Amino acid sequence: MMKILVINGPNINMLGIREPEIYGKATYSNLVEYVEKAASRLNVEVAFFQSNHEGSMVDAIQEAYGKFDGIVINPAAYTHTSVALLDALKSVGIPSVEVHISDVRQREDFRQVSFVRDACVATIMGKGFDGYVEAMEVLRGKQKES
Ligand code: CA2
Repeated sequence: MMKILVINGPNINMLGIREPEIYGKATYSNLVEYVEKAASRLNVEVAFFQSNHEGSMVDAIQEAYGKFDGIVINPAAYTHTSVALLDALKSVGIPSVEVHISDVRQREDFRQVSFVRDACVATIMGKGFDGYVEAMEVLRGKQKES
């Protein structure tokens, strides 16, 4: 069975607590449940990692090497700042998909840049939690191709 690691960055653990107009009312544990259910439908094994710390996210990506066939990553604010996450994704070479809950294209200028995008096979944004499910479908499709 294909193994996918879902990585969420800073403040994603605060989902549902504030700014429901941007991110919805559901919480991080609702997200985990939602993605777990979809994964079992898709016949994919899924694991989750959330951290507010850039270096811990780099560690999680490195530790995925040899263990996971795909990464779904919402680097949150580090999307727009982190060369370290870009390099980590490149260093492991695991097919990765960038996900954003909100449509960052409709938001502030400082969110218009993504460093990690360069290391990802696709970017999905503005689809809420379904973006994570779509990302798993993309990765499953890629695995079938190879
Ligand atoms: O839309 C996304 O998924 C983002 O990656 C979410 C990040 C943001 O920095 C990115 O530009 C887009 C923010 C994560 C959650 O932030 C919260 C803010 C208020 C209340 C709860 C969570």
